[in-house]
Amino acid sequence: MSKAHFGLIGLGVMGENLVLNAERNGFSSIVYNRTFSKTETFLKGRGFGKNIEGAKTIQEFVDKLERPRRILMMVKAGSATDAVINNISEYLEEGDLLIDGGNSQFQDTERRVRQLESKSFGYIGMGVSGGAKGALEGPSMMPGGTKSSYDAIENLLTKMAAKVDDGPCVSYVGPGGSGHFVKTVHNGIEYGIEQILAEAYDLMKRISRLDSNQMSQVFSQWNKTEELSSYLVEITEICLKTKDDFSGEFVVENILDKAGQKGTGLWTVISALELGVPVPTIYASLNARVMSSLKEQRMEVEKFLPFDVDHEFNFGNISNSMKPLFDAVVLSTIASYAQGMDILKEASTFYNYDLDMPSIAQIWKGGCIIRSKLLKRIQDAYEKDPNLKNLIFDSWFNNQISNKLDNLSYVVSAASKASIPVPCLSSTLDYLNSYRTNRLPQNLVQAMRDCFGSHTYERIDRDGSFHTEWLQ
Ligand code: NBP
Repeated sequence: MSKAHFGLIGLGVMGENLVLNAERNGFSSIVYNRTFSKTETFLKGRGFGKNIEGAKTIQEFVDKLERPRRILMMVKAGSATDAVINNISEYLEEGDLLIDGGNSQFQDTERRVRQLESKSFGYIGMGVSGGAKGALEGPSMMPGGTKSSYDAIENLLTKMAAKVDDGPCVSYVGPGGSGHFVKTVHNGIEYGIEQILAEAYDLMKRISRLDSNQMSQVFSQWNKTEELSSYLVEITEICLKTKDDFSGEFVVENILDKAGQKGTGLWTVISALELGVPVPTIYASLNARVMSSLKEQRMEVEKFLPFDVDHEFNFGNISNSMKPLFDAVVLSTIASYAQGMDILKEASTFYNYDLDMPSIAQIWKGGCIIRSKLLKRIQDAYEKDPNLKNLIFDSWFNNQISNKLDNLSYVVSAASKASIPVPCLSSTLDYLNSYRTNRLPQNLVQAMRDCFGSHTYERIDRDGSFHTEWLQ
């Protein structure tokens, strides 16, 4: 084989599928993996008969690539990525380009871009979403770094990416760590929506007493609507109706209720709070996962603080697609996206990323975990008004809120009466109620801060900064 077009380091789930995707799109490839036996297994298995070769050492890998080299790293984020960069750096030559497709922290990417570009190598930090299937068939990709580096791989990425009616789900995101920042926020939104759907399931099961088939039918109906048609609703339907090989029962009912996490939800919330962006729905989803991990304590406390969910509430029925619950889920999903988009808008200014909001919505419309019909509405809203302060100000979204808010309130108060936790639904209700009032009680908070710490306050009736001697 003459020198290959494309190199991949890291034959994990994602790497394996991405290199098959690149090869299918006409890019001959070289693969390298720290543990060589994995490379051999891949070449004898899924890579067999393809225009893909293996390399046993980094030196061999680099030698087999045409110049300038285009190398995608798909390894564990953090020290593993630094280790790969350190190993390969001494073999790279001017103009060669490294792409980190892992879930790296955006500050790490900022550092690596500076470090690698100072040596005249290109460096792209690229968020990739879509899981194994997306990686093979067409993922959503969020590449950030210098524009000239992106230009060198635009053709490759455009061919590999998911496609929707109006184009590919990849485009240049911005400088530095912006690609990984956008991927982090994508995952934060994903946390939110997953928790919202889990809360809807809990209410359907414990209050409306639907069985698994009926619940999956409701999710299937929701997936046919403009507001909720999405990948996550689609897989919720599948998860609910899948039976267990061990017991013959529905698998979901046999899964331990402790949710894992790898950090991107936490990074989203930290970034949001650092930037001063309220993200209560996303934050609630992160807390819910942490709370779920306290399984042993929860089992103990239930014994001395028992509750009774036996209440009659009308969340609708299958023939009206559980309308009140549907409305609550729609508004909470909108809130998740709205909070995520607000983080991006703020980061765009603060970190000089100059993010194009409609392009980000376009990238997320296909291939990724949060793909949904709603993203077209989000894209339209930012195209209409690039300075949109929040989705709530767009007419389509504020119509949704006025039409569905009563049902969200009803569902949250019913859940609370039945002692069923709905952290994302209730945080969304508070978010919307806080957003739509011009008078919050933080006047009293300001008074207390001034009382104990002379922090001063502003007034509603005159300009300036004021202090009161409260304790005289
Ligand atoms: P993993 O995150 O499990 O990473 C496995 C790869 O990292 C293997 O090739 C492994 O080599 C390599 N590796 C490790 Br671990 N430590 C290394 C080191 N010190 N030096 C060199 N290589 C090292 O695989 P994945 O699930 O395919 O994910 C790859 C990246 O993509 C991650 O950053 C992940 O967060 C991100 N991501 C994953 C998904 C998903 O759905 N899984 C989606 C989107 C993004 P070995 O075989 O020798 O151990």
